[in-house]
Formats: sequence, structure tokens, C-alpha cells
Amino acid sequence: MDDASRWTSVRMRASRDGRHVSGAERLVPFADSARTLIELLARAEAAGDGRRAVLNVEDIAAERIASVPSLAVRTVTARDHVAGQRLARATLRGLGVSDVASRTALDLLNAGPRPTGGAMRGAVVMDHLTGGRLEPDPERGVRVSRVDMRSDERARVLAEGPGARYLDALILASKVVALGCVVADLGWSDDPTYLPGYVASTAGGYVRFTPLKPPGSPHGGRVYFVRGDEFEAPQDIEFLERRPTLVSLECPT
Ligand code: WAQ
Ligand code: MG
Repeated sequence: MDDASRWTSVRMRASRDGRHVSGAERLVPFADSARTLIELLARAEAAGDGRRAVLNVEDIAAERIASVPSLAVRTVTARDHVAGQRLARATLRGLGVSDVASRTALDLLNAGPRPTGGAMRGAVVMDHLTGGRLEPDPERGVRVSRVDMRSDERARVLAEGPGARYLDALILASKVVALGCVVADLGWSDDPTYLPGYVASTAGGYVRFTPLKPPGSPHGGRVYFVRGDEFEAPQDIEFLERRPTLVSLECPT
């Protein structure tokens, strides 16, 4: 493989006392892989004394990389999370998500979507009409991975937008809605101090609602609303979890 057609997936996860503390992943040209590895190692250092970090490096052939457009972004400011959630529901309704499904999804995220309590590692997959859950493992959910944006474009989004969490969420959501059966993606953080959330879709772009979650709540998550008759569990989950994808600001839509 020559260097131009050789890309590298670099992934890091750090834990302390057996508990996950941080994780990050990049998809970069081979020439940037060593620098990226050091960047992610530095982030794992921040996990503190006694941390255990796993760094994973994997060659990816350029022709395997899917290219998807970055969603257009709009921010809606609400008085509080109750108003934010009401506005998010209206947006979901406009996208064709039924009231029963959006109510079920908001209740799940407000309470913590894991059946045994607390946050899932991945997302809920939900029928956009019935509100039924379709992910094969409701404890874990579907964990989107192997997706990134070119470094220069990341820097642009960071300079113009509200920060790294927003950038990560925009990148993930842009991959998710590129999957044909996805009607909308709803999400907010499980970090008690990070209150904005979003509704993303191909039709409506990435709409941020601030705030979308109640202050101090440890609950959060993501719900991917799909057309249930079009969702193909093995292939679609394979795309979301494994297909290398570059989200691009310049991608023609
Ligand atoms: N794939 C699927 N689900 C995920 C992933 C992933 N890669 N990463 C996190 N989740 C799920 C999981 O259930 C977490 O508990 C939950 O989402 C929240 O994760 O524009 O920071 O990393 O400023 O806390 C929204 C940004 C931020 C709003 C979301 O999520 C904005 C955020 P967190
Ligand atoms: Mg979190």
C-alpha cells in the first residue's frame, strides 16, 4: 500500500480501578498516525495515576472509507430543560417520529436507558412509530465507532463552535443519519454538568437544544429512531460500529 491510500484508525480507552475513565478515536492519514497516537496517549495520561490505557492502531485502506456530509447546525435556546424537551419533541414530530416514540425515548433518557439502571455504552435503536426497542443488546446498545473528520476541518468546527463535546456529537450524528433507515437521532450527555443536547436528521440537520437535560442529572444517552421495516440488524450495526467513515464539511450534499 502506498502512503496516500493508507489510513490509520487510532483508538484509545483508559480505565482506573477497572472503571472506564476516558476514550477517544481518530481516523487519520498514515503520515499522521504517530502524532495521533501520542495525542491520544496524552489524553489517557489525564485519566490520572494508576490508569490503564489501551491504544489500538489499525491500517485502513482508503477505498474502504465512506465519505458522508457533515450536518448543518442550528441552535435553539430554551428557558429550561422542560421547554428544551418540548421543542425537541416538536422537531421529532416534524420529522415523522410518533408522539408515543418520542415520549418513550425522552422518558428513557431522563431515567437512564439501561434496563438494569444507569448509562449504556451505546445507543438505543427505536422503531420511530411504535417506540419499540430494536437493538439486540439493550444493556450495551449500538456503539458508533471508526468515524472522524479531517484535522483541518475539526479545527474549523472547534474554532467556530461551542467545543469538543459538540464536535464529537456532530461527527457521530453525521455518520448515524447517513444510514438510510434512520429518521432521527436524539441525544444528550450523561455528564451532570453538560446540559445541551440535539436532534439530528438528514432532513433537518443537527439542531442543538440548550438546555435539553436537567442540571445535575447523571442520566443521558442516545436514541436512533429508525423505520423498523428497513432496519437490518446485522448489516446496519456493522456499518455504525465498524465501517470507517469520514465526515466532511466539503462533501457535496
Ligand atoms: N455510539 C453510540 N452511543 C454513544 C456513543 C457512541 N459512540 N458514545 C456515547 N453514547 C451514548 C451512551 O449511552 C452514553 O451514555 C451517552 O450516549 C452520552 O454520552 O451539541 O457528550 O459522551 O453541544 O456523555 C451532546 C452534544 C453531547 C450537544 C453528548 O454524550 C451539543 C455527549 P456522552
Ligand atoms: Mg459521558
